[in-house]
Amino acid sequence: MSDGGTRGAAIPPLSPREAADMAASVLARCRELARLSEDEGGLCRCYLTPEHKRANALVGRWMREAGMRVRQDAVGNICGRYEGAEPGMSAVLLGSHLDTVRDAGIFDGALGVLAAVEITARLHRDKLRLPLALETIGFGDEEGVRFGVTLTCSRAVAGTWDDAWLACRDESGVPLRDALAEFGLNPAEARGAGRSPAEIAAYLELHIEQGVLLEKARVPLGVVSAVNGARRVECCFYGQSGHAGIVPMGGRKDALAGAAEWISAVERAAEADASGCLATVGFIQCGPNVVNVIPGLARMRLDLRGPDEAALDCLYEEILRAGASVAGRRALSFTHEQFYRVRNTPTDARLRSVLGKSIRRVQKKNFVLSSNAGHDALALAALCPVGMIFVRCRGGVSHHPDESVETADVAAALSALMLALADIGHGALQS
Ligand code: HGY
Ligand code: MN
Ligand code: MN
Repeated sequence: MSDGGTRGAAIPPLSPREAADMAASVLARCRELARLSEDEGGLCRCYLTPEHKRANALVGRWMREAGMRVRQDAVGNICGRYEGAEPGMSAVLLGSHLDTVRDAGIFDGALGVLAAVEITARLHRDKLRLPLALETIGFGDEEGVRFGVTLTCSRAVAGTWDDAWLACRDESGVPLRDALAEFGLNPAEARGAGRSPAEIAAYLELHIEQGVLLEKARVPLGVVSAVNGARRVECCFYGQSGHAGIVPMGGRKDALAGAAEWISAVERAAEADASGCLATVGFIQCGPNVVNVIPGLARMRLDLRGPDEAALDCLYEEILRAGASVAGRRALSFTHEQFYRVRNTPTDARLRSVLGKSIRRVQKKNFVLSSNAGHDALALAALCPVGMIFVRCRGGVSHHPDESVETADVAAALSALMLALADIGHGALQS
């Protein structure tokens, strides 16, 4: 490279002081980014909203300051590229998501994006160049809060975008197609966000654990062995709305009362499962949702997770049977449509080995764990080898304002990531 950058330099490990300073900078930026929220009282940043646009502008500025060339891709991801020793080299892609759930914590997603920017800024400061490019991406929609479909933006990058998603509507009835156009993007070109396997050598994601295993093991970092399978199902009970003051209790077809009975059955079925499956009904809409009208409609979204596909199948079938049984007893009708399914996805063995080695160098021992939470790495596994590092988070709390990480743990993660990149830069994935 003409900037006098060192060709394929040996990347020195971070000193404890450097790692601590970089971690403090990452955490300060997580707090700054968290101010870009559609809710006064808490953090909520959804896909293709004005807050998403402002977050892309802010993170894009930080990427440019870190020596990256910055672009927004066809689905609204913010992407930065730091060239390697030669222009146009295949890249290691670092990143995570910039969208959040409602009333979110400030580290879920943002930590991985801003850690990647900090690592790149460190290389840029000393004009160090790896023998491969380094790209950072802030995915616009991992959670799927606004349109219901999860991992849309990372699946676009992985080349598995589905144009059917363009018809998905948000709670105001705005289709994804219109939201892309409103954001300044062309819905017909969404597939253009796809990258080729030749361009991307690996994807590495740093993320909070969102569980308590690292805390229990008293270690700051862990290597993710697999991201467990997940399904999302839209389930509805249809009854008969009517006057709350007139229709006798015995003659009602109350969809919401049926849903309440069914949700308890879902909870009991998952509690009885011994394989570690989890079932949640976190989304419900009631129609017409008026205090003096018997609900004729209850529309819900069921979230199922677990490490074992066969056990998930059994639990899913039992839950659907429970829905039909409640509907039969209450003269309701029950419908269900699975709109998302991802199977248990292992991370890449070589990346697990590289990350494990760097974690051992940082915390003297490795720790391997699987993830019930979904991550963009699930989608990127269709494009390239993927690896994940988890950072301990206090009490495992996430998807909640009390989400919290220690600066020292983030410093450990940055040190481990830098060591892993140095190894990858020197052929660790070629062996
Ligand atoms: O739902 C999940 O596991 C992730 O936070 N999207
Ligand atoms: Mn999340
Ligand atoms: Mn996340």
